[in-house]
Amino acid sequence: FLWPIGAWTGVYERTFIAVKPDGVHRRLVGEIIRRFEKKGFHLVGMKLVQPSEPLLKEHYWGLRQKPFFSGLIEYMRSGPVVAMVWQGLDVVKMARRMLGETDPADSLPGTIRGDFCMEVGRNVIHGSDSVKMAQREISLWFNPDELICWENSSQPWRYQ
Ligand code: IDP
Repeated sequence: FLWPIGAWTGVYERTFIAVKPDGVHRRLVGEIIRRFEKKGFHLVGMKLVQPSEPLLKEHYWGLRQKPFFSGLIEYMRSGPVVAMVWQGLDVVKMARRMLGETDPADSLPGTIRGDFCMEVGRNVIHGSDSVKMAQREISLWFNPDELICWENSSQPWRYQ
């Protein structure tokens, strides 16, 4: 079943979240999933991947001119990444709030980066920064058949 792009709105909005290699090595995967589950978001895709260099260069295409680009690609290639797709109302914006700022030093306690890391080059998690980027990143990291459309019986208890 191919989810039409136009249907990714409202409670069906989706975002791409990745626990970066430092997050995996530091055993933060369960804690991060727990936060998204407890918030009420709906998991539609998840896999452990060793991302290739071409995939990462495509993913971070917008940062290719930055001085930290090659270090960023090396860091992301170094260990497994947990790639996920989460669905829910305003999930792109809400996930960015849950992550905190790009630099953990600017991230408030209570956010993932505020609670679990210290440096911008080791900030444990990625989250799409717009609905458009989410669509691009999800199609880059996942095949359509890896995204599962399933009914969640708690929906009436999460949405009015
Ligand atoms: P975001 O991940 O919060 O969307 P971006 O500006 O898109 O932030 O940067 C992507 C990733 O690049 C960051 O999450 C971080 O891992 C890395 N990065 C950003 N700025 C720096 C830097 O100044 N030094 C090292 N790595 C950086």
